[in-house]
Amino acid sequence: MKIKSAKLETVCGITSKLPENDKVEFAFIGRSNVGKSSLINCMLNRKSLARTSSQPGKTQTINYYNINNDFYFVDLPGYGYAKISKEIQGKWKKMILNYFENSRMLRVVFQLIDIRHEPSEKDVQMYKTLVGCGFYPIIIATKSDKIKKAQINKHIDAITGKLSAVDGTPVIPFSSSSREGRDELWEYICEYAEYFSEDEDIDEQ
Ligand SMILES: Nc1nc2c(ncn2[C@@H]2O[C@H](COP(=O)(O)OP(=O)(O)O)[C@@H](O)[C@H]2O)c(=O)[nH]1
Ligand SMILES: [Mg+2]
Repeated sequence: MKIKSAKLETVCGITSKLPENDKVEFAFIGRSNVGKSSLINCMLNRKSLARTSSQPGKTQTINYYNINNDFYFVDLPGYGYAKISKEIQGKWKKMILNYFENSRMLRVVFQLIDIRHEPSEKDVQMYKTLVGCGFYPIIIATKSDKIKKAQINKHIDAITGKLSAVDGTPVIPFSSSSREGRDELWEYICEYAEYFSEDEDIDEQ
């Protein structure tokens, strides 16, 4: 995948209306600190397009990155950061749910789970919410450089087991440090981008 352009085009806060995009959207969701911003930067070969932070809970907006004018990466607020008040967490949850239910162009959701840990209850809830909204999330098992190669399959089984993932759900081990999984993830995205863009062209005729 040649990245000709990548820019942050729209930032949506709690009260903003969702943009009326006409290109397909790929969303990334996961608990805060799971490595979402690092993954977006790694995918786009950029150091700091998406802001990374060792302080969790920073991304509080829905950020739309326009890629090559072909499709969008949508970075969603990280969930499950305990230091943020229940009230604010509730508002984010509503904002995310509104996005899943009402975005006309969202086609695929990638849910990020830290490969080292069993998914939390919040991860399981989020997975169920996504399935309830009609998505079949693709799982990205992040920070794969943190475990030994020989342990990867065992950790993937633990993740799919705990999530009760739909049979055949892809799980992609990924590392922003070693770039493991980057090519595989691009393959999925390119395939879906092509598939769903054709779909749109038919709609327009
Ligand atoms: N070892 C390792 N650390 C990572 C990786 N991805 C992210 N991190 C670190 O995890 C922390 C959180 O990353 P960030 O991308 O900001 O997470 P976000 O909150 O999900 O957007 C930062 O300190 C990153 O340097 C990875 O693939 N491997
Ligand atoms: Mg982030």
